[in-house]
Amino acid sequence: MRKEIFGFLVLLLLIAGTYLLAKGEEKQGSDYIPSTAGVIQVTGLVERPYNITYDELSKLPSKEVEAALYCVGEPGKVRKNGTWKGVPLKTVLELAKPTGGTYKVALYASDGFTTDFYLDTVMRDEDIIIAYELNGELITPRIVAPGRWGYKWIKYLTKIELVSYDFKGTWESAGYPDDAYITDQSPGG
Ligand SMILES: Nc1nc2c(c(=O)[nH]1)N[C@H]1C(S)=C(S)[C@@H](COP(=O)(O)O)O[C@H]1N2
Ligand SMILES: [Mo]
Repeated sequence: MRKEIFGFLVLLLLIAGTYLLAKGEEKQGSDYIPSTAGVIQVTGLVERPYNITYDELSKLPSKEVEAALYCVGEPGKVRKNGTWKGVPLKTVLELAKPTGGTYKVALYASDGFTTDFYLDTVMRDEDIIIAYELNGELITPRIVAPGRWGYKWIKYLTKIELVSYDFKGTWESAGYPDDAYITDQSPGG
């Protein structure tokens, strides 16, 4: 008798577990990669350096922006498009209480990729967000920078650093424009 009840409970747990797993995965888009770091370090010229998990990020005040992602390598082709939901990069910086003297915001990813923004750009443009949803599906948090080339849209973010010098990211240091504004043509093209 006891054995049967035990067996029944195990079965119940298995069914419930499978159901919950399936339900959890339902909302995750193909851009959701659970294995990436999961923590963003906010550091540099700040009073209060802190770490924020991807989970905590989704609890901060959010906004939605419409934007299309274009790569400079293939300027005519929309790579990703739609409604991105996330937290303004400005909000994430302000929580760290910048001390002043910051010129640029350096962004680092777990694959070694980097990019950068001028601090005044980030403070002025609240449509630059760390997005965690695209068209209602969870994605691994990434920068969305409307109107700018894809090399600003850093994925797998692990560190945000406020710096006083002219930090240049992977593409920027290779000579691509720092503002990365999308014009009719690709830079130099
Ligand atoms: N971590 C990381 N982020 C990155 C890149 C990268 O190589 N590593 N490439 C950038 C470039 S050049 C482009 S065009 C877009 C492409 O985004 P997608 O892979 O979602 O299409 O990601 C950007 N973010
Ligand atoms: Mo790109």
